[in-house]
Amino acid sequence: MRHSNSSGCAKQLDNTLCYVALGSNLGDSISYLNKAIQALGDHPDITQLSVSKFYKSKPHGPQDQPDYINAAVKFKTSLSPEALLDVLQEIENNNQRVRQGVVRWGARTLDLDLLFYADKVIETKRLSVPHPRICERLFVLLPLQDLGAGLKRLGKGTIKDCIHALSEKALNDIKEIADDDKSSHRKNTS
Ligand code: A4P
Ligand code: MG
Repeated sequence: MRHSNSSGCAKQLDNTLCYVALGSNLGDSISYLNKAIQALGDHPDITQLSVSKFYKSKPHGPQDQPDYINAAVKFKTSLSPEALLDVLQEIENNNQRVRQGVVRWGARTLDLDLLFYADKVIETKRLSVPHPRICERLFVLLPLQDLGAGLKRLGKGTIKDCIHALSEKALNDIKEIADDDKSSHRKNTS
C-alpha cells in the first residue's frame, strides 16, 4: 500500500511503530527540533509521523550547560533498526551536532534517540533498545505520554507510575512550551 506525503510523493507504507526522543540545548533549539521533525516526515521510508508537545527542562547530568528543549515523535517505518539509527545520526550531523568525545551528556544542538522499535529488544554495539534511561527521565516520559505510548515492554508499570516515582524537584524542573513559541520558530525554519 502507498500513500502521499505533504509534497505529493508516494511513500511505501510499513508497519514497524517507532518512538524517537528529540533533545537540544545549543543554538535555536526549537528550530533544530522542528528541522529534525521535518526531515523525518520527509523521509521516503517514514510514514504516519505524530509529534508530542515540546518541553523545557534543566539538564540531567552536568549542570554547567543550558536548559534543554525536548519532544518525541512516533512513526511507522520500513527501515531496519540500524538503518534508522543511520538516518537519525545523519539528521544530527546535518544540524551541526558535534560529538565532544570525553564529555558524556554534554551540550548539543540535536540529539535523536531511538526509544522503541516495536516491541523489539536490541542489544548491539550500536544500539540499546528500548532506550535504557526512559523511566528516569521526565523529558522523555511526558512526550511519550502525549503520544499515547505504553511502557509494558519495560516491565515498570505505566508511564504514570514512572512519573509518580520521580521526585518533586524533577516535576518542578520541566515546563511545557506554548504552541505560539513553537510556531514562531517553525516559521523561521521554512
Ligand atoms: N546508541 C545506543 N543505543 C541508542 C539508541 N537507542 N538511540 C549509541 C540512539 N543511539 C543509541 O550516542 C552515543 C552512541 O549511543 C551512538 O553512537 C549510538 O550508537 P550520542 O548521541 O553520540 O551520545 P549521547 O547522546 O551523548 O549519549 P547518550 O548516553 O545517548 O546520552 P543521552 O542518554 O541521550 O543523554 N537533560 C535534559 N533535560 N534533556 C536531554 O535531552 N540529554 C542528555 C543526553 C543528558 N541530559 C539531558 C538530555
Ligand atoms: Mg544520543
